[in-house]
Amino acid sequence: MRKKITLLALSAALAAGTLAGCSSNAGTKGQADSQGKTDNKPVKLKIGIGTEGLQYIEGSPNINDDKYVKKLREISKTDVTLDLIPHREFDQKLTLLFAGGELPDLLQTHGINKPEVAPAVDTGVLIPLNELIDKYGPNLKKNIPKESWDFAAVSKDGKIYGIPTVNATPNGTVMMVRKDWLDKLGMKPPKTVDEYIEMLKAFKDKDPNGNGKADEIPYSGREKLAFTEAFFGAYDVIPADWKFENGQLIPNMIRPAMKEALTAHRKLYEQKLLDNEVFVQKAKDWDAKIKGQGIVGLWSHGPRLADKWAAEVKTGTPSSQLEIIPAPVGPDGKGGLSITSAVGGSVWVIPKTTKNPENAIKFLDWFYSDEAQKFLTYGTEGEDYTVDGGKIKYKYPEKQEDIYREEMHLVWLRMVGPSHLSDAEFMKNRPSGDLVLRAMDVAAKEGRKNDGLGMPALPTLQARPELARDGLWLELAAKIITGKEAPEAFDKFVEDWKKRGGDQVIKEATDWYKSTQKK
Ligand SMILES: [Ca+2]
Repeated sequence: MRKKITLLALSAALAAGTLAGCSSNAGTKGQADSQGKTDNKPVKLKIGIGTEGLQYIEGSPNINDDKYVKKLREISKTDVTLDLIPHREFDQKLTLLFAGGELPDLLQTHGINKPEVAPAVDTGVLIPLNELIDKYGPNLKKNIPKESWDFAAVSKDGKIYGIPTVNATPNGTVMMVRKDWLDKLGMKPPKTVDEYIEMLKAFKDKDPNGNGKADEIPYSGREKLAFTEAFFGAYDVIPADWKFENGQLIPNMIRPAMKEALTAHRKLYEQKLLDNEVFVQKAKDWDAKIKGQGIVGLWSHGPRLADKWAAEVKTGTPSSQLEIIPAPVGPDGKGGLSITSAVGGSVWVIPKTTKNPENAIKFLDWFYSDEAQKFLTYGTEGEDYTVDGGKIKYKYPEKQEDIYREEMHLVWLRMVGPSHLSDAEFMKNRPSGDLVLRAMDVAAKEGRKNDGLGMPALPTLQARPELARDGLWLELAAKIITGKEAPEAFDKFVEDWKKRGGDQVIKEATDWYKSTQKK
């Protein structure tokens, strides 16, 4: 069964033309790999790393010639070579690598329980790291909490296969609103679903951008309903999440409140309060509407990026103001997006083919040093900061290109270790630092619990991917929301879903849930 999945995923990836860049690592494995490496020669480390869709990274002519990468080599005393994995093709590329590509020494994943990584764990492609961490990763061991090591994205059957990043907040999505629009309309931030709808109607009808045209898009999101889940949160049915009720772990996709949530979205769509291009909209078009055109009033994204959003919307509309507001609350008075775990988006794994895995562990352990933290937060002396009387004077970026460049050291090169957000001194003087702190506060106070958090890939879902969120459910959601089917179609969908293997999915999920409760 597993073999079939791999081949399916492989052919999909091949069809998508994602082979490029797979074999660009000739000549990086030198003699330094052997035991007899000379003391002065820095160890070589080849790292497979995603671009995260960051402009600076994706726009770099050669990331290995970048000044920050050179600086990283210098101060970490590790001769790193970075192999970029394009953000949009990340999962396919990993599937290809594990299916027989040349693996790097250290590889970024989004968790060892993800469908593209889980087979590599089961077939022994990845090294268990427990002993290596004990020996060579004292700072990793000390600083990463036990809960994170135990998480299914990191460990399986007591064996650690990944080194995780740690999230500054487990709730990674908040609502962002054009405060200048609210102010102009004399409105207060909404709380309930009805108040949100009232606000969105005013955004649509009352020309808050003041250009005399009804060009406003009150609420926008991305294809597959990505970044468009706040109203699902109001009804406590975040589509990919699970709820333990009546002795079973049930996917939110089929719970009765989902019908209500879909009906609510149908109204939003019909009245054009929800962007009517939401099912097909690419990230860059969504971005352009919010930033360059400045015609979107409400969207959702990461709280840690609130300052970046504020600055980017200002480039299109200098008078704009961004605010972070609590997500709409539903019938139970609660709301918010999915609460994930403290384990961040990156989980670093070491393939069996890596000759000196301890070097990879030592390298990651170095990120917890003061020297590493200073570099990652403040960049390079003379360019990004100066030292005056023993105090760092950091040039906080204001222009968009500088903000993009700052992400290189502040976020992207910080492969593990504490986030800059927890550095109060740094945040205090940062432009819009207060907005980020408010965003983190909102994120900490809301969000929906996912009872399926950390669940490994279920066999039936692996064999029948159409039973997952982006399959039959997304098809149905599109039909109901765009008015092609009545909300009653939901009932038939639930029946179909169960018959096509869903009952087995629920059984497997429930067994897993009960096994975790016994611990
Ligand atoms: Ca207008």
